[in-house]
Amino acid sequence: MEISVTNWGITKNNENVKCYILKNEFLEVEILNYGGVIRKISSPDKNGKMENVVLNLSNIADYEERSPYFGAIVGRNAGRIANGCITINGIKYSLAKNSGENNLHGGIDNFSHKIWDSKEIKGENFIGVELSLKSPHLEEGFPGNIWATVTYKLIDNELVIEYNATSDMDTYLNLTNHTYFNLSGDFKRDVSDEYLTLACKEFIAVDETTLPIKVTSVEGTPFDFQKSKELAPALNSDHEQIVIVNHGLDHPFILDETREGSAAILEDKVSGRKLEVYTDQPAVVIYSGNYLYEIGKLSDGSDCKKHMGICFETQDYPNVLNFMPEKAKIYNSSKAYSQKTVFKFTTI
Ligand code: G6D
Repeated sequence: MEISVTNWGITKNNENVKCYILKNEFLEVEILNYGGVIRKISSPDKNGKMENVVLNLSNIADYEERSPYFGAIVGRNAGRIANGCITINGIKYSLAKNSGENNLHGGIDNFSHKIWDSKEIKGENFIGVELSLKSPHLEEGFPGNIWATVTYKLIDNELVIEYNATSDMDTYLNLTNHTYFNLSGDFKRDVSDEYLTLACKEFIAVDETTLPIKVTSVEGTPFDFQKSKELAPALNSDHEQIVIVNHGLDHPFILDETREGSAAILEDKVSGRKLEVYTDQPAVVIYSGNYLYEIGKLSDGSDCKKHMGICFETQDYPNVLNFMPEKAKIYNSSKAYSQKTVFKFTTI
């Protein structure tokens, strides 16, 4: 196990961007202190060839100007909040509206675009990076002074992400990581020929603004991934919920509370790579990169294409304060936010 850190660039606000490189016998991972971005995960294919399996860009200017949250920590809230408005203890908070009338991923100046304090961490069986950030009261309209810490730990063939946050007043938090995975290795193919399994009997249908509107059974729909299934038929379906998000997946799925194993599995039969996702969260947004043709060139100079990557945004129920208030959790000085999600890499 070895960890090193390099100066990777300077932001437009003249902040120093550091890149932590974590290596062990299984994986090589790069983490930026900018947005907590997972910039690279190199994993072996069935022949032991190490290739990068996450979409990324070449320099910090690219991340600042055109990244669709590649690898980033998303917060204060993953997903969309209707009408950019939440009410806590009878107080209405108006949030930044950066997706039509809705708040998306915490607003404009959200966690994915900030320089986090960072340091190496090591233990008997891990190396990693600890990132921390202070978000002031009413940042992007959200209540409470927040102290957030995210740790990335490389433990054998697993990248373990732990999120913790405290608040000095009643507030809401819902963090995630927005890495786009592509198991072909070094962007060889889009993900449509990869196979997905989800421990989910229900997904949440969305409206034309991609706001969640209706808990729906996956039975008999392209959203049924209870058994491993190639992505292509779903991505190319004319089902109205596939079409409404620009032909693909961009939906919250409700994870089976009785699941004993992974929340999700992604497999690439050609490379032999397999990704298992484990999480303590009740939901996961699966986003199949339906707009990636808009972002331009990836780090290897190739033009990014639609469906070039797929995200497993593990998180709380979407828009929960407005859409499922009975399931909402409020955080304060006596109730901290926490999440643990694991990305495990093996070969089929
Ligand atoms: C689009 O609707 C999708 C979001 O889910 C995604 O996070 C974003 O692009 C990058 O707005």
